[in-house]
Amino acid sequence: LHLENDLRQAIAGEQLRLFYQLQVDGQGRACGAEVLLRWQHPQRGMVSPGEFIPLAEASDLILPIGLWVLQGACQQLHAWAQQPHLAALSIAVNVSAKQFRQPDFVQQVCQAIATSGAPAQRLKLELTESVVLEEVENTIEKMAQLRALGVRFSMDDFGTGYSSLQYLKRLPLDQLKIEQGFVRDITNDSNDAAIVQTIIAMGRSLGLEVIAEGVETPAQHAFLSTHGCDLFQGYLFAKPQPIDQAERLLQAWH
Ligand code: G
Ligand code: G
Ligand code: MN
Ligand code: NA
Repeated sequence: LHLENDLRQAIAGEQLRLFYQLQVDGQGRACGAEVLLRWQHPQRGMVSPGEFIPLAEASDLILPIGLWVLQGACQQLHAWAQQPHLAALSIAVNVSAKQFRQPDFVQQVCQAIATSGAPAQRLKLELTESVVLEEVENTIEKMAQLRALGVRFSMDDFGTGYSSLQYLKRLPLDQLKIEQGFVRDITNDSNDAAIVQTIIAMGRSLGLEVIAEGVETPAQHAFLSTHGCDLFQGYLFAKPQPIDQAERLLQAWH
């Protein structure tokens, strides 16, 4: 409860930060970044979203926080659109179930785009399987409305829930993101290797881009690359970092 009160103050007191983690393509070029929330707590130091996102979700604080992240990402996209070396990059934003389920979610995204002047095609929303599978019809409707504006969708942590192929086929997705737990052991666990190969093959056959997260070693990268994974994200390339450092990297990896 202490932390929950602190979190309310964090929102008001501007203690939340947006970090950016590079995403690279098969040629080793930066194609965008995932925005990851950080909490600069005055006493505790940097608090991980793993700790405070669940709390924020339980208390509805995820709504103002999620909106703030979305607006920040859109402002960043608008700023990048003015710079030749950054204009083609996309930003991926994590969307929590509660946020997505808001009746005015589509309107919130539209407004964030319109207010900032962000190019909608550069905005990618990351949904999880649990978000997508509860109320599938409503999910598809919302995704379709946003896609009509150019917004793209990634299925985050793919493989941890259980999306049936039937739903996967119907959802207007652009990308599958392989959960880092599968990536971790691909070079020494034959089951994980098989799962990852299957996800990549399935994504490709459905016409979806496939990105792997948690890529930490050249061996993991090589395995993924060999099996047709399109994009990569992980400590091998860059940690999540503040915007200035992220921008320098994004330009350097151009
Ligand atoms: O950055 P890190 O690996 O510590 O993130 C931990 C978890 O917090 C991840 O599951 C990530 O999806 C989630 N997370 C990070 N930023 C956001 C955000 O802006 N919104 C939501 N809903 N989740 C986030
Ligand atoms: O759930 P989501 O995929 O949104 O969260 C990604 C989380 O993974 C973030 O908290 C991020 O800090 C973390 N992360 C990013 N790259 C790596 C990596 O290479 N290894 C590990 N262990 N974690 C990573
Ligand atoms: Mn994510
Ligand atoms: Na993920």
